[in-house]
Amino acid sequence: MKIESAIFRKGIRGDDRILNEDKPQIAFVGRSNVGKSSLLNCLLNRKDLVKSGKMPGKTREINFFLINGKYYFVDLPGYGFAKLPIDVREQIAKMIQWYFFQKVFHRKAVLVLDAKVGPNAMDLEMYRILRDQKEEVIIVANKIDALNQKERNTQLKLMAEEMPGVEIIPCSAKTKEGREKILEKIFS
Ligand SMILES: Nc1nc2c(ncn2[C@@H]2O[C@H](COP(=O)(O)OP(=O)(O)O)[C@@H](O)[C@H]2O)c(=O)[nH]1
Ligand SMILES: [Mg+2]
Repeated sequence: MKIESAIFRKGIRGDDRILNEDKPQIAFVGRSNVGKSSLLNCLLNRKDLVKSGKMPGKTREINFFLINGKYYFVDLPGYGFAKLPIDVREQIAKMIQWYFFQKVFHRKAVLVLDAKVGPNAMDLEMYRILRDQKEEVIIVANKIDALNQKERNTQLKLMAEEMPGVEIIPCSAKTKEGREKILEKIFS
């Protein structure tokens, strides 16, 4: 499917009517600084619809973007930003869990990993939560451009071992590698 339009709708911090709308939600979740916002812009072919880079850990809202008038792309706050006070980190973790606890019309989760680092304990925990909640999950390994061919092979193999039986799509918000494949998964 082609991206025809992408509009910022709203940022929420708790219950909101937008959650009850009859539109599928595609929720992007991952560690702070992993490139969630950049990847969203890449998928949407937009330069900076979704604010990225500036202050990691600053987005503490769940941001809804209306795509083609039919879907919501949801940018969740990033977890695990070490420079934030522990109570703020806990608050963010709670907000993410709260969101996935909400029953919505339809939802897919895109779990964004860092290809250079692979899944850490928090990523694996996030994946466990999503699986327990029976969410449909698409796993992507972003920043693959930062690896050379040899590192890339090693990392992909390691990640496959750490998350057996699940497809991990290598991608880059920078080079747009993986973009088509991710969109295909999202809209299939
Ligand atoms: N090399 C590389 N850098 C990236 C990529 N995606 C994001 N970044 C950089 O990683 C930093 C964090 O990106 P951002 O989208 O704000 O991450 P977020 O906190 O997960 O939303 C920024 O400096 C981006 O330019 C990528 O695919 N490749
Ligand atoms: Mg962001």
